[in-house]
Formats: sequence, C-alpha cells, structure tokens
Amino acid sequence: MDLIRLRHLQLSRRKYLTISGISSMSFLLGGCGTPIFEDLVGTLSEPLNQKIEKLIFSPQKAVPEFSISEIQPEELIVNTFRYTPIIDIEKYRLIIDGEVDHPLSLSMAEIQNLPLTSMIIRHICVEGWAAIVQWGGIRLREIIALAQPKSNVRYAYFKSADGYYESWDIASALHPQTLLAYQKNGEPLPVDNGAPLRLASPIKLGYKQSKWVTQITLTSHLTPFQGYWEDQGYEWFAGI
Ligand SMILES: Nc1nc2c(c(=O)[nH]1)N[C@H]1C(S)=C(S)[C@@H](COP(=O)(O)O)O[C@H]1N2
Ligand SMILES: [Mo]
Repeated sequence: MDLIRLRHLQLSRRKYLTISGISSMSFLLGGCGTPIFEDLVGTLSEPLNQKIEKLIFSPQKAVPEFSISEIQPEELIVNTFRYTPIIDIEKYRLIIDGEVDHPLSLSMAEIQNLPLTSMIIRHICVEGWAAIVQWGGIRLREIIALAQPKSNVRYAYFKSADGYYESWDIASALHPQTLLAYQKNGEPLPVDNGAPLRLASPIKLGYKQSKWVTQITLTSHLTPFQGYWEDQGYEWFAGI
C-alpha cells in the first residue's frame, strides 16, 4: 500500500516536472521578438548577485590537464543507456531557466559565438574504463552567469533529449573546467558522444556528464529525481 502510494506520488511528480518544463519552454520561445544575442550581450554588463559572483570568481582548484600527445582517441567508449536522439540542429535550443532573472533560449550559433575553451582531461566511467579526451566548448559558468541566477540557487538540473536527467551542486557546475562541449579531440562532437552539446568536467564521474543537454534549470532545492543513475542507487555527488 505505502509502496504503491509512493510510486504514484513519484509518477505524478514526474508528470508535473514534464509539464512545467514544457510550459516554461513555450513561455521562453513565445515571449520575445528581440534578437536573443543582443539580449545576451546586454546581460554581460549587469552585475551578478554577490553569492554567485563569489563562487564564479573564487579560486577553485584547477585539475591538472594532459598534453595533446596523451589523448586516447580509441579509449572513449560510447555509453548510451537508452537511445541516441535525433536532434534537428536548426530547431535546437538550449533552455536555461529556473530561479534566474534572465531565462535564456540559445541556438548553437549563439553558443558558438561565446568564448571557446579547450581542455584535455581524463573521463572516468564507473563501469571500469577511462579515456584521456580533449573537449572544446563553452564554460558552463559563462552561460549560468548570463542567466543571472538568484542568490538562493544551489543546484543545476540537466535535461537530455534521450530522457536522461542529472543534477549537480552549483559549485561544481561553476567550476572553470566544467564545459558544455561541442568538440571532441579537435573535431565537431559526434552525435553518439552527445552532439550538439554535452557536459564535460574533470571533477565528476562519467554518469554525471549528460549528453544531448537541452535544458538547464537552476534551483534552490533537489527534487526526488536526482539523476538517471542516482535514482537507481548511484552516489549523487560523484566527485573525482
Ligand atoms: N543523455 C545521456 N548522457 C549520458 C549517458 C546516457 O546514456 N545518456 N551516459 C553517461 C555515462 S555512464 C558515461 S560514462 C558517459 C559516456 O560518454 P560517451 O558515450 O561520450 O563516452 O556519458 C554519460 N552521459
Ligand atoms: Mo559511465
């Protein structure tokens, strides 16, 4: 009886999350006739709230990186648990919403206009393999800063086009080596590795690094849905 009730609550919660995701998305897409990139540049000059600003500018320990000769192109195993989604790049938008002053809806062209950061790090999967990979993309902290998060934001939720979902602590999301990557080993990111946009970071295990990210929601609280693997018993923080 209790178990069934819990399951039911989880299901209705899941339904609610989906619906609220869709309605906030149509709000974003429908709400503005002005060129988004001009809006974006406008927000760059606005001050960030002090708490988030402190996290972004406080010296976070950089993880040592590898050299180009150490890249292991054959070692990165495609690890997809559901299916590889088909994404129309012309229609693709990255949504950034939640407890923010400037919700965003960005095309890949707008994202690729932002500064490119490249890093060579080790990807570690709990299934017992690792690979040294070069990732190129935009620092997640720069996108988060553009959205102007409110000072009570503590978590970032990531929704993926294959139904995968993840949540991260905000400090890890704001780490300078946490990227939204669209390049792998100097080439455009292959679809199997998460194109158009995936998370890449040397401070988290492989399952935290969502592929095919479509939505980032900044919140002050964790929901009962913490991540695709976490909800099946994997550790939430999953730091390296
Ligand atoms: N959307 C999505 N992201 C995902 C996964 C997935 O199945 N779906 N698998 C995760 C796991 S366990 C790992 S190890 C890495 C694998 O990335 P790769 O397929 O590019 O090697 O993606 C992570 N991100
Ligand atoms: Mo993994």
